Amino acid sequence: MNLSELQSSVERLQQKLNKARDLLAEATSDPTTVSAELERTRAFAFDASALTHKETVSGCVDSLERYGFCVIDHVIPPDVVDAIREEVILAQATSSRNSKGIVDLFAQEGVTAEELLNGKAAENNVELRRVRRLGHPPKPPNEIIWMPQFAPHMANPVITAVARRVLDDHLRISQLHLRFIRTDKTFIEKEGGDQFKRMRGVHKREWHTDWPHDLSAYGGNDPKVNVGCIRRPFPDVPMCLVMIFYLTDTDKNSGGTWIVPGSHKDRRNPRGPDSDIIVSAPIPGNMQVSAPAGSVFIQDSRCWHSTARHNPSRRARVGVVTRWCPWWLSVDDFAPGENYNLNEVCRPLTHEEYLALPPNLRPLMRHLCPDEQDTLQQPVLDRAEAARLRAKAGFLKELDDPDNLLAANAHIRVPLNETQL
Ligand SMILES: O=C(O)CCC(=O)C(=O)O
Ligand SMILES: [Fe+2]
Repeated sequence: MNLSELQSSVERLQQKLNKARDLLAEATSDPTTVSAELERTRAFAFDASALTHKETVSGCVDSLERYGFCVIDHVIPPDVVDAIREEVILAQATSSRNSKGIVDLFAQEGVTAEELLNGKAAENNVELRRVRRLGHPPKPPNEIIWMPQFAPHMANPVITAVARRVLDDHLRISQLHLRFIRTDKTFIEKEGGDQFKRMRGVHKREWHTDWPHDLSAYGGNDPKVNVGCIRRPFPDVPMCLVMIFYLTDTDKNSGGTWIVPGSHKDRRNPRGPDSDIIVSAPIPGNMQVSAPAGSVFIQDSRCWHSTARHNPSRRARVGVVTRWCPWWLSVDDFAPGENYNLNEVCRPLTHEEYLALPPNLRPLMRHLCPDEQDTLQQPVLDRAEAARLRAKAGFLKELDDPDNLLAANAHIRVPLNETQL
């Protein structure tokens, strides 16, 4: 080949390369293709039983930053998951019965919360607990008390390490509740075919972001029920990790959570009055999470997601939903409820119940027990101590080396853009 032939060959190949690059860019910018690929490869999932602790934690942290969610497979070992699922199913029945009992007791004329707490609830086989905040009405107990086999898995070291990396060193579990997705068959049997057509279907969604980024804040304009929501545009700071422990195999045919990858960084919101999004319709690029029973789906509360409104499998999707926050987030300060307080925010524990928790879970739930002082935990204290000593050293310099004080910070430059001036 002579020189000019080589030259034109390079140009031809260059054109071909450019075309391929364009096609690749088009394919990867189409959210539908990207999500389909993500759904297929499960690049968001990390197997706790196969990877090292470090690999799982860093994989999860990256995935949470990039996609807004991740999954840790096999947190609960396969040989115990069936027993734990049965325990959770029983706990759900107990909890519903108890909530109904609370409503019935409060419906009695003249009854007061104090009377109920001082024995009347117990006499009626109803569990009711004092909350930490003085003057706020009592609540049902935290559902963890009915799940002693599940409890040790909640504070699995991989999970707590991910949460500490993303949120802060001192964590609090601010909510725990059980969430079942009935099968389509059960739904039809209970509610009828017409209701099924209205309420359920593979194309139906209920998009939202979660507390403290839940725009309608549980209660809309009702001050008794509104639990608060961060003002938009949301700061780019993860403030809550929602962790759903799937206790049944979960995929697109069995109640996998719907998600829009990357939406945690989007300024719009499915419930935003200015966002032009219909909460009940599919969104391009939406996908369903899949995971084997015993896995944990972890999601930044800012991520747009929806519970599945269809479950064609023959089995209910059984899940335990938990919400994890850093120590600095104000939990349970609002929403006193009406007479009784049935929301799931910070459901309390008695001292005995708190002390019966597995030791690794206690620090995460200590704030739920009014008899415990929820002081800051060691890593937060350690960094404060380091700051205190550093400041002290600065004041000692003032005394010990006054001649060099004037220039001691000369190397510090705080950049200021033109636009900031
Ligand atoms: O159950 C699910 O898959 C999602 C639940 C959910 O969105 C929630 O509890 O906030
Ligand atoms: Fe949610």
